[in-house]
Amino acid sequence: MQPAQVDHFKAHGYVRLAGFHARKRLAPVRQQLLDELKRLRIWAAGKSLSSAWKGMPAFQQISKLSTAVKVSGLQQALMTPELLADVAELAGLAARSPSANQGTQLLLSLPRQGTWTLQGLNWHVDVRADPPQKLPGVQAFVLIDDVVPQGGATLVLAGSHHVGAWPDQHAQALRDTLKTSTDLPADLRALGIEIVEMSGSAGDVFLMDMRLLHTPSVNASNHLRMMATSRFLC
Ligand SMILES: O=C(O)CCC(=O)C(=O)O
Repeated sequence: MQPAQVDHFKAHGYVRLAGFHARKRLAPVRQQLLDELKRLRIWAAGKSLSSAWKGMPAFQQISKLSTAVKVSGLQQALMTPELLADVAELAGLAARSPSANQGTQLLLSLPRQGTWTLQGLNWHVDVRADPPQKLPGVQAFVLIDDVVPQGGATLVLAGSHHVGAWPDQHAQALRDTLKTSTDLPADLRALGIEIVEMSGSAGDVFLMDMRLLHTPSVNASNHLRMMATSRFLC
C-alpha cells in the first residue's frame, strides 16, 4: 500500500482501493449470486419474483438476503492474500486467515427499495473500541458489481473514529445531529465529519477502521447492490 493511502486511512478512518480486484475475478461470483437469487425465486431477468421480498422494509431485506443467499468460495475469491496483507499493514498485525474471523458476509439489496434518504438510518459500530484510541479492527468491503451513488452502498462517517477521544459535549453533539439534523452533510461537516458512500466499480475495495460509524442505505437505483464484507479484529 502507498504511504499516502495509509495516511488517508489514519486521518479519515477508511481508504478506497480502486480496482483492487480484476473484474474477471468477480464475474463468477456475480454469476453464482444471480443463479442463487433465481433458484431461491427472489430475483431473475431484472425482475423481482417474490412480493414478500419486494415488499420487505429495506434494512430487513438486506439482513435476510445476507443469510438466505450462499455463494461457495466467496472468501477465497475476495479475501485474497494480497488483501489480507493490506489489512495487516493497516492493523499493524500479522495477516490472519479470515477463518480466524467471522468469514465473509454478502451485502445485497434489491433494486428500487424506495426513495434515497439520510433520515432514519441505522448508524452503528460493530465492536467497542477499548481503549478508544486503539484501532479495534479493520473491515473490508468489496464491490462485487458496480454500485452507483444512491444504489444501496454502505455509508460511513469519515472522521468518526476519533469520537471516542472527543470531549463528552462534542460527542453528544454528534449523537444529537444524527438524530435530529435536517441537513446532515452540513451539520456533520461542522463537526469535522464527512459522509462517504462506498459506491464505485466492481473490484473496488474499501478498508474501514471499525470505530467508524456506518449504516446500510436505501437502494434507490435500478440495479442489484452486490457487496461483501469481512471483519478482521486486532
Ligand atoms: O451495507 C450494509 O448493508 C450494511 C453493512 C454494515 O452495517 C456492516 O457490515 O456492519
